[in-house]
Amino acid sequence: MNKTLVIGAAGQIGTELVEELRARRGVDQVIASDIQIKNLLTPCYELDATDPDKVRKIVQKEGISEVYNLVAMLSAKGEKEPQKAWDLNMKTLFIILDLAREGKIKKIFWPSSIAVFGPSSNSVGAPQYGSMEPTTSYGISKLAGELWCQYYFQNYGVDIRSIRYPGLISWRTMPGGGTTDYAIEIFHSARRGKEFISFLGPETRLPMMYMEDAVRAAIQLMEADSEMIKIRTSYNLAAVDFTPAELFEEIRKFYPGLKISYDPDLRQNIADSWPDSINDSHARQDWGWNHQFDLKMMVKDMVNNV
Ligand code: AKB
Repeated sequence: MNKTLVIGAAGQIGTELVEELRARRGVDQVIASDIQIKNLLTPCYELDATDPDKVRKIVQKEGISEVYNLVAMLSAKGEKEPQKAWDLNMKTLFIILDLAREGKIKKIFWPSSIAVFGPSSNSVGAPQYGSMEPTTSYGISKLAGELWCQYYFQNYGVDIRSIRYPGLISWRTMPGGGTTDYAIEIFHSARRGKEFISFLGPETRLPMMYMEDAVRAAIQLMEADSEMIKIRTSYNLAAVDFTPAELFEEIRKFYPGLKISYDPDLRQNIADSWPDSINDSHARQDWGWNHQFDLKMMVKDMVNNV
């Protein structure tokens, strides 16, 4: 009765998280679920995470004690359908929070994002506590979600743990609908020998992280003793920050013929509203977070695997 359920397991984080959790705990202990199961390995379920009865049934049938709830509509896609992004992001969070409130599950991981910051936040080293006025539907849903997480912890004792992820770089699964996606697409252009057209301008600096670090952080936070978790909204988490021009120069060391041009679109406004870098000293102090991948290591690993 101590299994883990990953909801959104076919997505960018879920794919690698399920693999790592299964390697640590055993395949049968980690149940994968997503709206479509074609890319999932068993044990897995097709699950519409907005349907409370279906989520509840799996939790009960499988004896789930902890849930990683990764379902979200990201920033750029969310701006095309803001109400839908809000509905999806909040509904799927409340279903899990309420199951925990009823004592059906013991622990929840729910990712937040640097999208909770906005133009009034500090651009360099945005602090854990400070001005947060997100401008996207995604960011608003993440900030509201963080506060609901804290509310459920304070009022109902729900053990919820969360990280404000920067842009995540990975090669196994493509992201979908994010503002930081350019930093993955450029590797695929390089491999195909195609000029890369960046939808963000050359000097747009954003906080980023390699997926191996992101997965390790989630598991480390979930395994930390409860007393170590001092923040029940969501922890700032940082690794590297770079601009499209800097990433291009690093990739060009492996693909000298790679060409880039810049054609910023609406995603530029979103990126401009986010900080260049964030301060994650609370995560480092409270539960010992330390990133391993810098820009050079990340680019080398991506080039070897894409
Ligand atoms: C996005 O670009 O929307 C995401 C994020 C930073 O949360 N990658």
